[in-house]
Amino acid sequence: MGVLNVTPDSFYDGGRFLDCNVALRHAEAMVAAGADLLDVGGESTRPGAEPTPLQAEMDRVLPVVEALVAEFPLPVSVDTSKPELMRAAAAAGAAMINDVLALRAAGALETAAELGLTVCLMHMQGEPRSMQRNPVYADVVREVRDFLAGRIAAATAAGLPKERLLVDPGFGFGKSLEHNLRLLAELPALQSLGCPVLVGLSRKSLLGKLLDRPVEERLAGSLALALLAAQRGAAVLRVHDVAETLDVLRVLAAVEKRQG
Ligand code: PT1
Repeated sequence: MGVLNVTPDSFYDGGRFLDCNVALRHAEAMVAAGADLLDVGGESTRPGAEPTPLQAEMDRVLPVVEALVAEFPLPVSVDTSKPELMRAAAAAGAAMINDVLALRAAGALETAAELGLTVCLMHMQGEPRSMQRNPVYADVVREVRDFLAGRIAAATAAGLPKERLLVDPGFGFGKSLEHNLRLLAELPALQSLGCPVLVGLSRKSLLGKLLDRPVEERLAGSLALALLAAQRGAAVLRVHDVAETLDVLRVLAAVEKRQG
C-alpha cells in the first residue's frame, strides 16, 4: 500500500503532494514501482497533529481519488474517519476506507456498512494531538488484540461482513518505543482475529528513537521493520518507499519458497 498524503503537515511528505498534479505523478511512480493499493489521506494523524475540518479534507482528497480511479486499475483507499468523506469517496470510486478511529466516529459504522467497502480498523490509544504524552498499558498486545476484536464485533453487528475487514495495531498511535517493539515482536498474536493484518511503520518516530535519525534517514530502518512485519504475517504494508519495500519482499519470498 503506497502512501499518498495530500496534507500540508504530514510527518514525512507533508506539503509535497498538495497540488493534485504533483500527487498524481507521485502515484504514477508508486504504481510503476509495483504498489497494489494506494492510500490517500487529507488529514495528518501523526503525533501532535491538529484535526482537519471536513470541507478541507474533502477538497484535498476527492479530486485525487477521482483522478486515481480514472487513471490506474488498482484499488484506492481513503484514510479518513469522517462518514461524510467515506460516502463521497465511495461515490468517487474508492474501494477501501482506512480508518485510524476504527469506525468510532458518530455515524461511521452505519455509513461504512451501507457503502459495502473494505475497511481497515486501526487501534489508537487517545487522539493524535495528545496520544504520545504518556501511553500506558498493562499488556499492550492483549489490549490491542481485545480492542480490535471488539471493533470487528461492532462492525459485523452493523452489517459489515468480516471478509471485508482488515486490522491494524496502529504503530505510533499512543505507544511508547517499548510498546511498538512488543507489538511487532508479537504480531502473530493478531492472526487469531481472522482478518488480514495491515501495518504502518514506514519512517515513524520509533525509528527516530531507536536509531537517532531524522525522518529522511529512516529508509533502511523502515525496510528492516517491513521485513520483520512480513515474516510475522502482515498481509499489507503501508509504506512511503514502494520500490525498495518490494525488493525486500521479493528477497523474502524467494527464501521462503525454498523453506521446508
Ligand atoms: C497506520 C497509519 C495510518 N499511520 C493505518 N493508517 C499513519 N491503517 C496514517 C510517528 O511516530 O499505521 N496504519 N494512517 C501515520 N501516522 C503516524 C503515526 C505517523 C506516528 C508518524 C508517527 O512518527
